[in-house]
Amino acid sequence: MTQVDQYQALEIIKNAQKILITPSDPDGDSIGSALALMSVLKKMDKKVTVAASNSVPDYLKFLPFTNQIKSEIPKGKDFVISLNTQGAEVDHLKYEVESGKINIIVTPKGGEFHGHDLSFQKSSGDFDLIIAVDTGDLVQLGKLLDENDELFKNTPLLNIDHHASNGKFGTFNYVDSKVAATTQLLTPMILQLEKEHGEELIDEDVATLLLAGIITDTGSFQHTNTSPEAFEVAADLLERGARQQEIIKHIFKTKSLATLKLWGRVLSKIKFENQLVYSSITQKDLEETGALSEDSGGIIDELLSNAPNVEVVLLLKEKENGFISGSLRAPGEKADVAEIAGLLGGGGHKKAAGFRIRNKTMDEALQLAKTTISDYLSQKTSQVFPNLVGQRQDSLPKVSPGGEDLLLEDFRKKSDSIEEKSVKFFQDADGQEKTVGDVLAQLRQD
Ligand SMILES: [Mn+2]
Repeated sequence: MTQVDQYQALEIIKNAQKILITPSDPDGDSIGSALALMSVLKKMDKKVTVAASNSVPDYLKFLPFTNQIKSEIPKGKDFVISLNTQGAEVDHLKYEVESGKINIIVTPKGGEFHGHDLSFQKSSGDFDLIIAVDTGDLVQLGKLLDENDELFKNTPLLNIDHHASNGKFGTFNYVDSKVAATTQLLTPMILQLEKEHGEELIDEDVATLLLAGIITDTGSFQHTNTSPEAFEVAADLLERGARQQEIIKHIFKTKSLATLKLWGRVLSKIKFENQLVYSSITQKDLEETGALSEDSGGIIDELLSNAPNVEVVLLLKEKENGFISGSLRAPGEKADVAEIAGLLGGGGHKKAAGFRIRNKTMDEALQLAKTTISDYLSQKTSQVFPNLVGQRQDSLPKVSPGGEDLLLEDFRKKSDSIEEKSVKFFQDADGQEKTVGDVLAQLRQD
């Protein structure tokens, strides 16, 4: 609803005493944001609770204070007895304590009360502010929201986030999609609080939590969302004693044995054919390595997409429900995998897309996908280059909800370099000497 700036957000926080902080999916940015804020506000003598539906994944348990995250929102202690007064008006009310019980005596003015006029409940939590951090959509809060809808309905909510798709679901929204991480938004806020408070608020633990968010969401400063501001904030946090090596080690360099075994299987099955790299994961692979489907997360981006001279990367996964899901990436310049996924009944973006195939064996699904991709690629190669350049400019992906934002933000920022590369491509094919400026001017005229 209301968009607020950093200072208004700070005012709202300063005025609250009993604060509930809810991180979304437990990743380094949401957990880092929630726990950094918790630690800082506790230093300011506020009562703070952090609660999340999902438990903290093992690889993030090195972060300070993760054991303080509650899996449920503590209910208020008050026991509320409600009497429906639609049928009779209350004249007066008294209570008597009698051998271990309390009798509440309600005398009506006229009419009478019945048993079915009575109901009981625990009071809905005792908070004067909820802060949702790194949450694009309230639905991400899962059962926490379902089980406490009264609390969420009746308590002001401050939404601090950086997802471009943020639904602005808060009473107040401090949302900035230009920053790389929610902790990048929080750091200057906390520095300002520190100035006003007069005592140190960012200690080594808080600095570590804040830096964990930036490192997670920038892929350790590799994604193009790594702006000069992100570096500046990170430098400040390092100066405050953030434990960068510890973060990198746990978030990027630690894989479970089961994950490594699964990666090994996928590597041993890799095939390379005509600018296409592919591999697959069957249910048997998961069973025999003890890995979970989630453990296959980084495979396509960290492993397969690094192969040189590849236009399309394909990973097929056999799902429990009999589906075969396919993930596609386009590490090169030529292919638009959203188009390929479209031919297979799926969709997505130019650089990353997916599809699902039903009622086929892995071999059949692979045959279908391979034929579709090689037909697509041979067609693409025969096209005229200027068209390609034009398409590339028009088909920048739109923002979609959820975790893909990062990729898209990334990609939008890459569009300039893509344009440049396309122009160079075009120029080479043309065989004429032109400057990039000439070609750009010409393209813009068309
Ligand atoms: Mn984030």
